[in-house]
Amino acid sequence: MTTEEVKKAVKKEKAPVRAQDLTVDPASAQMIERAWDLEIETIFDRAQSMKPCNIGVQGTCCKNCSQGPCRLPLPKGGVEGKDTRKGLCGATAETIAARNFARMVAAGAAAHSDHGRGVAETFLAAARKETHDYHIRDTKKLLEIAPDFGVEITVQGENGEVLDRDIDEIAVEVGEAALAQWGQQQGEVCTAKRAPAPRYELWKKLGVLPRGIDREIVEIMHRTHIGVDQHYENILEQCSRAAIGDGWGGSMIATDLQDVLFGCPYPVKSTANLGVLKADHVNIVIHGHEPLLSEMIVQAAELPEMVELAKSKGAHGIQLSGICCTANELLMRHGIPLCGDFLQQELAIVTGAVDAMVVDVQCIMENIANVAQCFHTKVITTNPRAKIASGDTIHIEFDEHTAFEDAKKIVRTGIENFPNRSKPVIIPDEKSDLVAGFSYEAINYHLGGTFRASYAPLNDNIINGRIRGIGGVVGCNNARTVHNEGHLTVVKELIKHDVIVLTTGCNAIACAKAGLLTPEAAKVFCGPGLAEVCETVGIPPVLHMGSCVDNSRILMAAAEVVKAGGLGNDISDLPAAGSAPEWMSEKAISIGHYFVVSGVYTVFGVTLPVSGAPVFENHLYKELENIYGGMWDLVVDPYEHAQKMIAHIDKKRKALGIDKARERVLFDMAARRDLEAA
Ligand code: BF8
Repeated sequence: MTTEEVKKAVKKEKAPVRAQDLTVDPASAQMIERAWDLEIETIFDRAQSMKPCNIGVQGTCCKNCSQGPCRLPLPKGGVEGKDTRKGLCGATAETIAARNFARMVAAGAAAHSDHGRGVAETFLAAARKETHDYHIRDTKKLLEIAPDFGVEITVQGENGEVLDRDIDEIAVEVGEAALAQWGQQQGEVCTAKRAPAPRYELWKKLGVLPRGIDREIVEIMHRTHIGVDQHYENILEQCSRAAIGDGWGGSMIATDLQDVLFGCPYPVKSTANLGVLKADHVNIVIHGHEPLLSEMIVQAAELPEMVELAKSKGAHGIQLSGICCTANELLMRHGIPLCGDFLQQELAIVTGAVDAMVVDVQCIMENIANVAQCFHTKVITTNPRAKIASGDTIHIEFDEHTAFEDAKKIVRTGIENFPNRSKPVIIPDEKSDLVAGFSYEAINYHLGGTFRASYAPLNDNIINGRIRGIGGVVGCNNARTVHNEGHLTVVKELIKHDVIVLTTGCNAIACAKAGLLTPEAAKVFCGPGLAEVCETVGIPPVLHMGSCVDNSRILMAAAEVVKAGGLGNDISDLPAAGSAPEWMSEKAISIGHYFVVSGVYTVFGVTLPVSGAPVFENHLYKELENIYGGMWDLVVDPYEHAQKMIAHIDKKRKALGIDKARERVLFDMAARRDLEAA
């Protein structure tokens, strides 16, 4: 289909598509309409005009050598008798699907881990005082994490007394030990020991403890080369090593070191959606993932000289906002507003108000460069790993040694572009209030206070049944499904049934836009038990824990819940379930797998590329439960998706013997309501 044909189709002449059929977010619908009026093509149009490959979605297309691609679709009605499908080399559908799945885990783990490596390098530069732009800020967290890296925080004095060690020395040693986790060849990634003891022992017994973060990713690429690993179970075992190396390694270390460099998040208020853009301000939208860049831009934009420069160009000030996980990072630590999620990156530019969109790595669509060409927006790439050939982008390279100067150059470029606005500015009205910043440390503090900080009150409320269980709902947007519909249906259904939700990534942004990240949401959307707890403690029913790298915070929260007692000995005992209703990225597959092998029942929406390989699919959806206590599932309908999570939570409550407590409490609550009504 040519571009002209696509435009015609989406202009409703051929395809009866309405913007509100593509998204449940009114601000996004308004901008999709505007893009149509201006004949600007976005991902929403391409999702209509280009359908996915029927064999690729089944996971059974192998292009790992030049004799293929070998395409092994599942016959209609399934395989009758023996499955004789084979690629040229003899690879079965199971081998092919497992290889493809493994390569997604490798790419996802690599993205998180490369992010983490960059943070570790900057951390070390800051600790060694080789850069003046970054500093060791959160010494409390540094001292907490140091022992996990084998770094002593005290030393014995001459007379046997215990003395505090020098913070700078500790920081250097932590930085060195952390960075070493990537290239380590033997032993195990040291932070894996943070898992509850039975989980760690299980991994040890199964031989899936990651030896080094990079090593396990490289080994996936080796094993999935033609003619190497040809057993789907063995391939998946390697996925487990790499995924644990991501969740309990690369991602977790990234979160740790970012917190020490930039501060551990604590609750903060802000706003979300395209309505955070300001017509009379210079709008700089920061998009991507790494806080190394965005933290510097925040500081640069606050400089009086920058504000003055903006005023001299006719603006009232500088409005920073974020897209994707950079948005989450800036929100968590500074309360910078969320401009939008993955599917809103083009739409932000369509407002005509964005003077600069500054990008680093991951989830940046190449097409923003084309959309920007229809406006005055400058797309600025900053990372040597991520340049854009389309459109007319500019590259201002960001280096940790000259970070602040680079950030100033970037901000100045945005300001100087303000007078060049070429089309009328139309900013949707929608913006919602929110509270974010729930690191696992903040939850600890919120529940127990300074003197008895603990997860025990959460456990008590789970045991007495006010809270039914915990749902971790995370992940992307996917243009193959209605934008934000899956996220919001799943989350609302969970909290309605008293399941508290921990969220990250683009799910968190969807929830923010829908007003679910406010304490007030509890009264409107929650079941009586969860509403009561939220009201008493003063927290929202959906706790924003950060970016996708910060899914490690959810792992740590789960480990803390186990430690607080009364809910079993391992994560797999908890009344908890994971979900990614609108996933699309390879990172989501790595995340999903590290949740599964950590013992969590994990449900994905939209699709999973394993349907063409029923034996491998069965291994993921059923057999893994016997090995890890957690397993994958695919449930496309978001309502059913939530119901399956709730059923799993109830199954775990029953196994713990706390199912009766919930029945009693619900009866009490209902009785109380009846009394009030009488
Ligand atoms: O890391 S949720 S679309 S932004 S991949 Fe990307 Fe998915 Fe959003 Fe963040 Ni995560």
